[in-house]
Amino acid sequence: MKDHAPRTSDRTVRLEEYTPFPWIVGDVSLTFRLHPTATRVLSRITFANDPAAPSGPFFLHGEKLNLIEARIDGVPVSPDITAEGLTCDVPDTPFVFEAEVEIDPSGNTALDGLYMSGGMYCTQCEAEGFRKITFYPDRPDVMAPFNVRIEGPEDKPLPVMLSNGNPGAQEGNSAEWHDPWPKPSYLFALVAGDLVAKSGTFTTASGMPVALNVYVRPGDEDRCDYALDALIRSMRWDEREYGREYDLSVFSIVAVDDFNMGAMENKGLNIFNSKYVLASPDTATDVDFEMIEGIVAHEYFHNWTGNRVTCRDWFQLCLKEGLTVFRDQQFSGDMRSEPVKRIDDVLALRARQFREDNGPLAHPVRPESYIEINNFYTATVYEKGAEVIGMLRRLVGAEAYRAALDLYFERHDGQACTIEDWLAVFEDATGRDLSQFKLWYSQAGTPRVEVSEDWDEEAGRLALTFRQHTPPTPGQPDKAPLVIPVALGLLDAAGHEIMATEVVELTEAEQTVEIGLGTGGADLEAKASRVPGRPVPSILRGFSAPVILQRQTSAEERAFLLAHDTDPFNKWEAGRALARDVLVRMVTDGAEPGQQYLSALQMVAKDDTLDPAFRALALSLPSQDDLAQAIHDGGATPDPTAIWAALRRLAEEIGGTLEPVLSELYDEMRVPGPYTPDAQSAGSRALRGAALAYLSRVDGGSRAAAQFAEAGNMTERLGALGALLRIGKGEEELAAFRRRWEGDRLVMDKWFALQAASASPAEAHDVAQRLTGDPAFDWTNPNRFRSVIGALAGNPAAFHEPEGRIYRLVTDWLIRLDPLNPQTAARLTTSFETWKRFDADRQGMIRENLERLSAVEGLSRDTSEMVGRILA
Ligand code: 0A1
Ligand code: ZN
Repeated sequence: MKDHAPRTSDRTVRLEEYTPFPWIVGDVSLTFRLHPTATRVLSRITFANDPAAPSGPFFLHGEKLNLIEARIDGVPVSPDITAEGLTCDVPDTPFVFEAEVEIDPSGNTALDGLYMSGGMYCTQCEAEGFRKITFYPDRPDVMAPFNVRIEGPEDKPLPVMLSNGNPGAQEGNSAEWHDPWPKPSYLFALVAGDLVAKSGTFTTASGMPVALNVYVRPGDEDRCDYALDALIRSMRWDEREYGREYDLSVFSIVAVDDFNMGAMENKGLNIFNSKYVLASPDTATDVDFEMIEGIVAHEYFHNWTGNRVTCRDWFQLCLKEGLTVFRDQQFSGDMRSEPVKRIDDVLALRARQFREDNGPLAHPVRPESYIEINNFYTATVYEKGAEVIGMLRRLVGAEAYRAALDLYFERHDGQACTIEDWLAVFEDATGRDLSQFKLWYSQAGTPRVEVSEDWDEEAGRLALTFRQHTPPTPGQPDKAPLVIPVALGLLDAAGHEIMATEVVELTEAEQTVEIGLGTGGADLEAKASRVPGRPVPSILRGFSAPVILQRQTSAEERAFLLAHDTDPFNKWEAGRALARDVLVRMVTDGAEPGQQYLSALQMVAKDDTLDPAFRALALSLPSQDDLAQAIHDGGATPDPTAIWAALRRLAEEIGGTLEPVLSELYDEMRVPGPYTPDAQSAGSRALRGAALAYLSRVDGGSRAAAQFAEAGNMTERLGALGALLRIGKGEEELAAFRRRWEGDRLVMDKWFALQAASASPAEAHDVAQRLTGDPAFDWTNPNRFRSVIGALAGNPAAFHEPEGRIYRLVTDWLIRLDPLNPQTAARLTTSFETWKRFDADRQGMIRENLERLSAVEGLSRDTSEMVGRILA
């Protein structure tokens, strides 16, 4: 067999090899003389030996820098320079290092370091971009205050020039910024360009005024209100829930069109992908508004969890990301419906993280080695990292959690920390031993928890036996039992709750929990007054742990829980499992949907005691990818085309059978008056949209066409267009949409993505050809690339079309993108991560394409690492 080990494996970085930087950086002064192709960066950095650190050579990171001059204590020096940085002899006593380098922002297509986007200068330094700006110990454990001076190009003054911290002298064509808070270089930011601000103010709980700005390109001013409002709500929330106040006189958000990720938490100067800032009712959907709220909060919350307390090294990334995701999820749950938010988060976790954990890219929440750190900004680090914190909070309780966090901030403010520091705070605040819990950080893979029940009618006792095991993952063949908090409740045969939620802690490979019905002597007690008969347990309420629960349950019991469970998550989960079982049987045995599922669905749809947003979720079907995973777990080979067809068939059946109820809902859920993005209106629109999608399967698209023509907001317009495309209609509407929104980048991304995401297996090739050949397919823009190539690869029906043409097309585009933008190319290779699930033909075609990608001359370290791991 061919060796697919990544070619650059000599650069593997290992957690166990951590050593501190031998010097302390006192402070940093930077001057930027901006020029599109020849920006000069002058640095002045003070260094003093760190007596606590082992000594070592003086090495500063630096990549693609043209060194003009370097000086130590004012005396010119000639350092040794490699592709990675410089070394030079330095005095034993404190010294000043100065350098002048030249860089080319407009040639920086990787969007890492200082680059240009639509004429504007901006930076992205996480994780290792600062070394492309100047020579520096570019590692998160080196923290220092920064002074920055920005000088605009002489021929073209720039109205706005920003950096981190508080503003200093701003005169003529220059601006100075001073950031007093010691920070690592990955939090450095600079923005300069023709920008306008939507401004506001915030007064902290201690009375400090803060100027807030959302900077955008002229013309976009009227799309910033929601982001600004979300920022203010986030600031208030962090004060109330975590006691965290803001710490500078200015806080700015800048929207940038060319950005590899969602957003970045640079100190006092967050930089966002414009997709997560700009929103108006006419151009953004409810989901966009919700994302903006969550991401604005996420970046703001990093000010404490990430910036004031940062990571010692990149292996500790989950220290800031898991915690900040957990915090933004709490915030969104508070702003909106908590149960609906939880279901959404679990859907995302299963779609991205479980998928990752079950394939060749599985890695622990705290990885132990990497080749390219940018490849580890993953669902496991972020979303599973957040789940681990949620479990911890559940185990210690809300009050102890808050006490532990208070201690964390008090003890570690201004420090670069580790997961050990984090857990020690919980141990010290609660007296708990977390050594077994810590395995969640080092053991990859999604645990399976199998539950069996034994009901003793005579004794009135229910015994639940839990068996946990975690399948092997790359490099980890054997797994140990984890601490798994399982929230459970009990209903009697009439559907009354007889035991409210209790948390049991699994710690062993096998464990039995006894629930007595008023008999005493059991682990847990349920109410004795109940309708006789076997009670029904509701297990893993609120999705209390990121595990796969395996339980032999009848369709009747699922329908019972869907009807009666008092835990909204498990109520939804029961319906979802019912749908999944129906679909799996349709795909594997050619079964018919069956009345039971349809009646259960109808009952939920009609139940107006339930939140419309919840009902919309209950009406949604499992994704193609979920079903492929479920079929694979059941020991069969998933056929993506058959899955797609079964989903279509079930949707038609639902549309037909539930037509009267859906049609009523469609009318009833119309939201009158002008559009507002609040959760309640969005929930009604979501339910109405779900009804429309099903109805369109049986009404020939008449309602969708009418809705498209009348829609007064993007949510309804795009919902209608999607419904039409999925039934093979909507050609005229697509053209009209394009005519109306041609000049709007973000809206045109939706136009591309919707077509790519809804293409059927038969259409996929033509759609892909048409979209990639479209003159508006500006593939160098990451959002546009993702909206076409990412959406095609994320549409399993299209991606896996039987002839393998989309595998080839996606690979061709990755090969094209890689030399320009390795980060985004590498990220998209994850489209192939599930390849081992499929039939031999598809596996063969995928392998061929991955090998072709892997063999590309000069392939980036990013993509090479990913392909190597996927093929391994
Ligand atoms: N820290 C940011 C995400 C981010 C990570 C890496 C980036 O470039 C490689 C950019 C942004 C966050 O969590 O929001
Ligand atoms: Zn983050």
